[in-house]
Amino acid sequence: MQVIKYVFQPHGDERGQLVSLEEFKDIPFQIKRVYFMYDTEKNVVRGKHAHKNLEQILVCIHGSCKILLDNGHEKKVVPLEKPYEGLYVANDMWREMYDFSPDAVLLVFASEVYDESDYIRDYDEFLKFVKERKNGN
Ligand code: T46
Repeated sequence: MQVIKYVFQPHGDERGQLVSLEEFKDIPFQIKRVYFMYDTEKNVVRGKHAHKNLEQILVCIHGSCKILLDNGHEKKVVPLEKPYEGLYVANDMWREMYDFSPDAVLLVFASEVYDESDYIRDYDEFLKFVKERKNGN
């Protein structure tokens, strides 16, 4: 499984760091929504779903967390602990976010507005979706 982690270029000077992200340049799609999560309780696992169409970039802008990516065949755990790193998560990837530090802020850039009908929340349904995509259905 190919993990795509972007390393954004901070504009650093003696005052500190600034990261700027533009759609189609630093983020590989039009940004239609931005959301973030914080105050995540210890031992919480978020996500546990895939999407039919949504593409996202996840940036842990403060603290740290781990992302489990599962394409239905292979799983990988990606730590996010730098505010200048962005993890690309394709639609057809089961994702789980866990091991949040108490100060973690996970910022997400999304290619679509919120749409509950785009979620695949059942793992068996996800495996079926991946198989059908592979067979061109
Ligand atoms: C994803 C991972 C990385 C909204 O009303 N609008 C929104 O844009 C979002 C993202 C959520 N919500 C509502 C829906 C639920 O009542 O906020 C509540 C929590 O959402 P959810 O349980 O889906 O959150 P996570 O952390 O499990 O998943 C989220 C995204 O939903 C999902 O697309 O890929 O972060």
